[in-house]
Amino acid sequence: PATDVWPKPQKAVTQQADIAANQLDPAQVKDFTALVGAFRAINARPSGKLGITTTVGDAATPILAKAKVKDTPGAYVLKVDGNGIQIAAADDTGIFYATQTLAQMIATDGKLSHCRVADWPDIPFRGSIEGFYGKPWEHARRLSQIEFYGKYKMNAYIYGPKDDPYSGFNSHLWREEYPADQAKQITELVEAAKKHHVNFIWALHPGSSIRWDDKDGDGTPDDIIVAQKKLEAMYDLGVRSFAVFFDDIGGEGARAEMQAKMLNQINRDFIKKKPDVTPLIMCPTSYSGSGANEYKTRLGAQLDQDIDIMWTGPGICADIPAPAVKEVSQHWQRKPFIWWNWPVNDYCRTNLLMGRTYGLDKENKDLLSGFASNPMDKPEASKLGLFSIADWAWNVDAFDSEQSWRAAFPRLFPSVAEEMFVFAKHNSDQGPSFHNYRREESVEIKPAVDKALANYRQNQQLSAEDAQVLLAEFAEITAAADKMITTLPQTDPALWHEIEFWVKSFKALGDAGTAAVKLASGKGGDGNAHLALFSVIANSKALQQDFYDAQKQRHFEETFASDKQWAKGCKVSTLVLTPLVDELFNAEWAKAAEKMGGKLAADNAAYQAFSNVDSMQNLQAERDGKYVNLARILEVVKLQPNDHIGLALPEGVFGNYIHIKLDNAAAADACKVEVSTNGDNWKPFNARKGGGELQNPLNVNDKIRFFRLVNSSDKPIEFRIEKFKFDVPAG
Ligand code: LTM
Repeated sequence: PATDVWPKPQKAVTQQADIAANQLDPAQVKDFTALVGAFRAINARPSGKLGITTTVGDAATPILAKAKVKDTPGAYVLKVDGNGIQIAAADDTGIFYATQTLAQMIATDGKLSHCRVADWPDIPFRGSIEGFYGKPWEHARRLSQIEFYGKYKMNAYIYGPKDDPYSGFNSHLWREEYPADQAKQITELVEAAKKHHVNFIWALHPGSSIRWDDKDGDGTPDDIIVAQKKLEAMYDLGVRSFAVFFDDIGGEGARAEMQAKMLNQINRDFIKKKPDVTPLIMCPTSYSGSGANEYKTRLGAQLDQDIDIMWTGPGICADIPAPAVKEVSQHWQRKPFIWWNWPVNDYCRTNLLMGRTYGLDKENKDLLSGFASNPMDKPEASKLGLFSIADWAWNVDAFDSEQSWRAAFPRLFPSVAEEMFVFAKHNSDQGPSFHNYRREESVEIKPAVDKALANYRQNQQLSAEDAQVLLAEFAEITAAADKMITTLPQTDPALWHEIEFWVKSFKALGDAGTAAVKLASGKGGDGNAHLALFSVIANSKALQQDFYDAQKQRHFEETFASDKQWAKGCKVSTLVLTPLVDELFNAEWAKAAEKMGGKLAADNAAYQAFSNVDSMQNLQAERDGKYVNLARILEVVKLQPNDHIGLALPEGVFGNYIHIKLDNAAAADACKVEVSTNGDNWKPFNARKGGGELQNPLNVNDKIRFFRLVNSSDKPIEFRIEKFKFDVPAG
């Protein structure tokens, strides 16, 4: 029925009667032509008239006037009754959306009920921004995304992968045209986007290497001319929507007044000169936070009013509360275009973000010029979050986060809908990170886990009642993972390739959890049976480590050189269930060891990262074999004079090498490195400097457990960190 269409229509009334009780093949309604053909065959009336009528655009035509189609791009009214199907729409996209609605109505129950749907989008531009760090999406996956956007009424795909050298973020190549094979792919994407009524928005990211010199003295910085030429070349490939990004850069490219000059010129000489190009979008350098600063005020005042400005929210990765939107709108002097950093996981790549979509204020309904979600490097898995983003942005008032999330599973993963839901509900939190943006996870079972653990901590044993609940949960996990392992490689190989090791690790968690609960509830039997449970857990943990390594290896093989040092493995259920299993296992193991008169070796190695800077109180450190790394910070870091960032090793572990690499040699020269045995008393470290690097060996006998990079100059410095690590002896 019309009431079971996603995104939720604005107004839908379904009546009981069915039209022609037709047996339409859902494949036939995939596109409009097929749909018309199908209805012509099934629903032809003696008069020979078509059972489907469409009217577009001209509000004076009686059907549009009567239907009261909303005067908004993409709006439509769809009527199904004994006379057939009537569609009235504000534009071609409206007709396309009406057919998507029809296709879903037919596909969900195989019948077509009499109905009246009046529908339109709340947010003018809705979709995704491929704007993450790491391996860009593959061509076939992008095509699949574009089709998916059309189906769920999203109309914007912003192409801005950080690691496409021809977009420019990491490279000078933004000045050059794409090589022929890549150019062909861009044209294919544009064509696919057109077919699915999606704006393909191509983003240039010249800021890290742009210069404002005007060598030829024509009054315009030479690079502005180069940028405009590149946009012209993209126009020739078919692109009709453009963005220019200046995020995550420092130095010369970051000047608000020069960015405004550049974009106003492009707006005047390129965007507005072409009749078929949509308004320009830009991502500023100060793209988060709602407070005023000089950059924001200047850009807001100087940038042409018809250029959209992107904004990530009160933080880089954050919810989008309406009061903050209102505040930033004042500085920008326009409605922001949201770049929502969810479900992107480039800063927490070990974790999958499969939870429900929340944190988008209903009050934002009329406050935004657009909304694009930055997804994971895993395009198929990201469809889950995008489904609900489509739903929210289309009909903000009707959005129900939980309902929308649950509706996605049978539609996106029909062969494993229930199992995928089990997987998703336990794999949604990012874990601690520099951004400290967190999502709920394992919500339904969490109260039971908390209660069970409280009882366990008090009685050293799980109660039978608590154990029963937890055993059922872990059994569900094992069964869900089993089904996904046997099904997904056949039914959805692209998704399987993305999540394979997480699913396998999830199964290992299910097995470990079952064994841990049996042990902790005294159901483990005696002697060998008891021991066998320990070995199940140990094996599961070893397997999880194998899958972690396998994922890391896969990432390593599939990605490019500059990303390898940051490549990550996979972790599952890190918020509730993995900590539960760890606690039960460690406590039971300690009990067993004590019985045998031994003591459990403490392995709670605490590798830590620290800083005196307020915005960097959530830095993370991670051990990777003989390295202890600062977890990657993707953004530009700022240190005022005497500010520092450092790493700390746990007791008994001593560094034998320090190595830092910054992207900015001048910033590195402005710094000193200090070391300490206790974190209180610091002494200078004689670091060899060159090309942004600071490094040298340490003598382990000096028992150095701490180092810090200090801005020893009298000026603020800005840089991106490419390497920041201690080497420690293996083992
Ligand atoms: O958010 C913006 C504007 N830029 C970058 C993104 O490319 C990146 O994916 C996210 C999340 O790590 N953070 C950024 O700063």
